[in-house]
Amino acid sequence: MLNQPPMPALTARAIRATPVEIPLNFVLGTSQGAVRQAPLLLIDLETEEGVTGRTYLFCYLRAAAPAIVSLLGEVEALTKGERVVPGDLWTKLVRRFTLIGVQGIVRMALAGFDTACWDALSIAAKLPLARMLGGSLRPIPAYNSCGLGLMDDLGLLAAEAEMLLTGGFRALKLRLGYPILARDIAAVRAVRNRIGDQVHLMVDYNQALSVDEAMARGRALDSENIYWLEEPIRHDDYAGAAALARALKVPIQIGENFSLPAAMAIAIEQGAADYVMPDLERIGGVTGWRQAAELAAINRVQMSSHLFPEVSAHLLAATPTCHFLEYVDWANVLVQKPLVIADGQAIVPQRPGNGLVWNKDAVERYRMR
Ligand code: SMN
Ligand code: MG
Repeated sequence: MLNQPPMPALTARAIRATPVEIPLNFVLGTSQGAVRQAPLLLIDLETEEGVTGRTYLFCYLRAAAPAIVSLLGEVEALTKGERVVPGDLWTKLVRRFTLIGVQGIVRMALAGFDTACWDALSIAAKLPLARMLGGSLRPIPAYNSCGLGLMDDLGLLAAEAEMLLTGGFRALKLRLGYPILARDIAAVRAVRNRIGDQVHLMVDYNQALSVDEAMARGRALDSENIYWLEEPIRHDDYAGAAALARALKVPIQIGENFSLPAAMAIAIEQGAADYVMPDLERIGGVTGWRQAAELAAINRVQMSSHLFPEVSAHLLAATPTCHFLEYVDWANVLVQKPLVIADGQAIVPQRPGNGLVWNKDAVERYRMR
């Protein structure tokens, strides 16, 4: 384990959860439908000592927001007056939620609470979260994951790719899963021709393909200079993913759907991934991420992040096999100091905590009604 400073003494008092809906600057057109607005849930954990820990969740569906708020009410009742020791509180909460199952939005609520706990602790310790976790504040390689959705007009797609390189990005992610392979290849080439050979290009199918179809499209992508092939098939078909990883040259990337570190352990054991990219709210918050990072280190698998770039930058700084940060700009309008990208790398902020502080006017403006 990395060296970790002592935990300050904090006592949980209350959880405030504020649903907001942010219009996206770049539509995220996946093979499973377009994301045009992001329903986010802002979480503030208040402590008796006056320190507030913050984070946010991505609810995917607007309708999930009030349900997660309600679950966080239960989390508040169970943790009020307790010492903020995230691992212990996780264990206690898992016991309480075992019968319903620590899956889906229950797991998201727990992950949000855990992440806010870690923010509060690092603020109280006057350390950036990365340092609290034993990492250093080095810049983290980032790829721009805004936009580049499925589009009819490949000229517009190429123009968007070029725009997304501003800020010094040297890596982009393109969504694929058009009805036929030839169209996927045309999209790849349209983007590649515009960005040049030096820029890394990741592609993401969002689980659109059967194993046979993924094998055929993967073979075609093998000669297209693709950096990774993400979620080509159903996320939990590890045997299928392992067959693809064995047969294809392009590295297979999965992980945004790993449910808690146990799923990632099985995926790695089955050889289902060349690279992994857990998601903060599905892997189990900071507590789950740390276990995942240890698994990746032991197995020498390079680990990237999924969404939540503000918190993930800190987590990757404390991840021994740190690979790439997925950058999206969604929370920029909501925070006082957006995450800075310089020269294609995320700059982990030096201020205490994860660095998220809400812009009150923006929160009011985007509050879900
Ligand atoms: C994704 C992100 C957010 C919503 C839908 C899909 C995508 C990614 O799989 O990896 O960015
Ligand atoms: Mg993805």
